[in-house]
Amino acid sequence: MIVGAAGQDGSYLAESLLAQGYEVCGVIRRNSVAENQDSRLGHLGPGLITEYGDLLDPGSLDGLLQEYQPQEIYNLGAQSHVQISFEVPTYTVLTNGVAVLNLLELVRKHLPDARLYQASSSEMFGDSVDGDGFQRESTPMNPVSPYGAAKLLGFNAARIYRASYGLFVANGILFNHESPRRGSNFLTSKVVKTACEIAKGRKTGLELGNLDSMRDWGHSRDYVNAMQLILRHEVAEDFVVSSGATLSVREFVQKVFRRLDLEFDEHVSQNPKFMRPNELPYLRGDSSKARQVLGWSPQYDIESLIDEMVDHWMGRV
Ligand code: G4F
Repeated sequence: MIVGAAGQDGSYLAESLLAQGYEVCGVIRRNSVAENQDSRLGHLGPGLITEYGDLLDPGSLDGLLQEYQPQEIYNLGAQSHVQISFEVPTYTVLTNGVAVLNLLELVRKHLPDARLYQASSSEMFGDSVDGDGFQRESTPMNPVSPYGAAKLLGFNAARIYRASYGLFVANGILFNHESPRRGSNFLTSKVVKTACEIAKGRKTGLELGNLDSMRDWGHSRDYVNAMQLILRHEVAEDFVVSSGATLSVREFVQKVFRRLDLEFDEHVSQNPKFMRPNELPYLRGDSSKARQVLGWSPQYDIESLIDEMVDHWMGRV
């Protein structure tokens, strides 16, 4: 069962599990635009069972858990946009934090032998970095956004239920991960989509917020593979999943613009609208544990990620 199946990661995960012969139930939220409901899932056909459910409606999940009795549950549902978490902090904490507790309670009561993957985030580290410039499983967590604080509640709830009740609950602490299926209000998709529009003469400018923050970007396809390894590992543990490389927003934009023969200075400007009240300045993950213990390694690097996103958006705009 994938809670949040209609998202970027949910769709790649469903695709991968179906290809391995799993029976997959994808839990999706009601969307007012019917066409957006399962736009990332349509290509999967009838093999994927979809059901309406909502993390804020524990009764809906209760019914689905009892009906399907899943052996593996991936909780990928969230209010996933950090800047928007400053606009809707209560909703974010309820969805990303309190709802995880509700889900854990349901699993404890009805499916204590099931395995649960909790989508935790590098945003939980906030402004905390180890002396060598990396964040890893042992790095203290000091979130700087409502999103990060809410995810930290979900992360801690998972650890508490694991220790207190012996549930198999594992956290993946995933650093930024992107793809052609990334929503276009996240940095990478916004940049690639707009750059393609500029290259085709449909737009002239790209307005961004902070250009100096540093991120560790990987590909969603690689990261959903890590989720499965985490869930199938013999012991429930927490793992950082990251590329290990970091670059600034400015450097990311420059790479995309170079790929399309565009001049950064001609088109890029800053708009305070896209600045956050507080910014996480630097992320660089050390995923040695996942690589050594799980044998995980990413197939994509930043260049192949950008190539795939540019090819996708050039075909779309
Ligand atoms: O793409 P972003 O919005 O991702 P952010 O905030 O790092 O969060 C993503 O990664 C987290 C893991 O670390 C996830 F947990 C979370 O769910 C999400 O997937 O922004 C990336 C960077 C930020 O520093 C932001 O301030 O780009 C900067 N930025 C600059 N201009 C912008 C913009 N971000 C967005 N979305 N839009 C801009 O115009």
